[in-house]
Amino acid sequence: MKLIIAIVQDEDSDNLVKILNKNDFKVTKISSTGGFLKSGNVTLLSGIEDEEKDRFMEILEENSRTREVKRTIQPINIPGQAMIPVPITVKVGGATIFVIDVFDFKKF
Ligand code: 2BA
Repeated sequence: MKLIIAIVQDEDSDNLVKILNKNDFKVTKISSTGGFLKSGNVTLLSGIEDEEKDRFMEILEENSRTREVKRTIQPINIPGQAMIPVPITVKVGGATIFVIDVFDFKKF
């Protein structure tokens, strides 16, 4: 058995959960925040059988879009220099996925 931890964009998450459920995958959706952009994303947790991994990955790949996000970031405070916010554009996603071998699984 595997535990999939997938960090996806908020905009893709409802559709992803719907499609995963339709394909008989059980999913837990957790609201999370990216450390770099400090904006909301979604972490999906799913316990799956080993042989289901490829299908799961396919669904994530087909339904997670890469997007360009514009933000202004505060530069590091250097004494004597003005703190002018810097505009940046970063590519986010589609999905960041960790696959973990499950040692034990119980449901009561
Ligand atoms: P954030 O940390 O908010 O990162 C958003 C995007 O900003 C990243 O997209 C990446 O393109 C860029 N980025 C992140 N750190 C950077 C840095 N130090 N310098 C320049 N650009 C940087 P993704 O790579 O697609 O990541 C999307 C979200 O997935 C991340 O949001 C984070 O929440 C999560 N994530 C990505 N890699 C991870 C990892 N190795 N471990 C844990 N979480 C991860």
